[in-house]
Amino acid sequence: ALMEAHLHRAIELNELMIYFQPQVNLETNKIDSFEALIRWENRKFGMVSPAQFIPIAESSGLIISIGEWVLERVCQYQKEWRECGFKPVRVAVNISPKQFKQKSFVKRISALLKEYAIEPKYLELEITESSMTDLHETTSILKRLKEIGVYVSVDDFGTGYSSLSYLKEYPIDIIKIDQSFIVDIEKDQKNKAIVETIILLAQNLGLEVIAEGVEESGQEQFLRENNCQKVQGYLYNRPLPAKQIVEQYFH
Ligand code: G
Ligand code: G
Ligand code: MN
Ligand code: NA
Repeated sequence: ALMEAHLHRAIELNELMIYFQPQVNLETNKIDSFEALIRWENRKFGMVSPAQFIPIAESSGLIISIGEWVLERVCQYQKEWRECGFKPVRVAVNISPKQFKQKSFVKRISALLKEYAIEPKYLELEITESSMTDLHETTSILKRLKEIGVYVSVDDFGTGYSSLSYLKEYPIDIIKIDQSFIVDIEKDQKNKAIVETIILLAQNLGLEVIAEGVEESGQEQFLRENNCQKVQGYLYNRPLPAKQIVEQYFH
């Protein structure tokens, strides 16, 4: 409850920040997108992990204004970078289920893209299986997002309770293989089998696939051998503040 009270004021006190974690294309060995990850630095609590405060934001409803802040801030960065003459890059933003199901969500996305003059292909929305509970509602939202032209990815793929049939019903673009499958991939035969199969599934469905939480070169080797398109993880970079992203990637 105390943390929730502080979280209430985090936006106005300017305590929220966005970090960016590069995503590496294994075909080109280049970075062609980033994931935006929120950070909260509070006077009392110091750096609070999103794993800790996102659930509080979710249950208190604060996630709506925080999620809105993240989207707008990402669009501002995109505009700033463009005005500096940097090559445009796709940025993936985590969208919580409550935010995704907000009546105004799709309209808000298109308004933001207009306001900051961002081409839709440079915005990706990461949703989890828990956002896709109602077939009709989800189909309608995803179809409208598709019309706008933003990318949609399924985050933490394989960890939810959804059936695979949603891959058939929903217009999604990208599968993000959850890091729990990657962790011990060199030793664990089951994880090996699961990851190989997810990659093939994505390929056969014409979806992009990215592995999360890649920390060791042996994991990368395995993913390369199995034609995983993209990787993200500490092996390449931790999530970095915007200033460092600019120094390291745009210069
Ligand atoms: O950055 P880190 O790996 O510590 O993130 C922990 C969790 O917080 C992850 O599940 C991640 O998806 C989530 N998260 C990070 N940033 C955001 C955000 O901007 N919005 C939402 N809804 N979740 C986020
Ligand atoms: O749920 P989601 O996939 O959005 O969460 C991403 C989280 O994973 C972020 O909190 C990010 O900081 C973290 N992360 C990114 N790369 C690695 C990694 O290589 N290892 C571990 N353990 N965590 C990672
Ligand atoms: Mn994510
Ligand atoms: Na994940």
